Amino acid sequence: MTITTPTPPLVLVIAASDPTAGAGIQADTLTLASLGCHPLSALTAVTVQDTVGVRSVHPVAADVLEQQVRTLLEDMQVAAFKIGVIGSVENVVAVAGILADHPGIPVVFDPVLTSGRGDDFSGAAIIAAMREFLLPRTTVLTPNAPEARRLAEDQPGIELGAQRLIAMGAQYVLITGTHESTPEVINTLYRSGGILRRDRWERLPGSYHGSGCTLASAIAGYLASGASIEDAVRNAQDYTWQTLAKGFRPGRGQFIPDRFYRTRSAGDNVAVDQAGGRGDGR
Ligand code: PXL
Repeated sequence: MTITTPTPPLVLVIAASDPTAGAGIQADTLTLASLGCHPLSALTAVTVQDTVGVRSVHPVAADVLEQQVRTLLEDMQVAAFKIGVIGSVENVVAVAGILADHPGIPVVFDPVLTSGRGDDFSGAAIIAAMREFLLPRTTVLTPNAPEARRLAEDQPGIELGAQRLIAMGAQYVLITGTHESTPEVINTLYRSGGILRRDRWERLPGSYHGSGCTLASAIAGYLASGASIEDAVRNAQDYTWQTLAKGFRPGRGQFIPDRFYRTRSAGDNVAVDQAGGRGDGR
């Protein structure tokens, strides 16, 4: 008799490459692997970037994206989808068509409109396509506050904006407060008609690349492992905060989260770089 090791929960990431592995599909893969999931991935776009900024974005052709995803889904049973940068209107439509063929699988959608450093990822046409085609199939939407306002058709009030995104079809909306000027970071999870939970986090100094990708993929990972929405959101925030607190600065730009902080030994802390620590990472 052959003994087979059980398959870890499979999470399919549909996102763009960030060669620094600070953000993008690489960040999602690291996060999911560190949480005990097996990350599958379909590439939406190639970016050229370092830890300082994005130089260019090159979307993958929609039919190539579609073939990547459908080929995986014909072979394996995925427990959750995580969607990041999509790259083109055609890619949004292709992904939405596939999701429609696989109802019942939770979708965590991080609607990345710009990078943390302000580089543009999604023009007006992509945003309109996200609203029309992807929000109706989104289980948990994870915008930061500026993204939430823009996606909600420039609704300045965050609570009204969240309800508008829910009216557009997202089941839950987690709005992160990293870009707000509050002393603590306040993240709020909305459902239809109100707030499901609100969490406050000590604001860490410095500027991080890939915190949103880490949070969204961690939510997908916890959901894939059987957690409720509330627990997945709570655990994912806690995990993400720890990865940021242990973040490191591999180049001349931003800090990146350490998704494998739990596997480093205590004396092996890389959080403070040679040049004198965090705070100048923008
Ligand atoms: O952090 C959002 C993000 C997502 N995906 C890719 C990125 C970035 C930010 O730069 O490059 C590929």
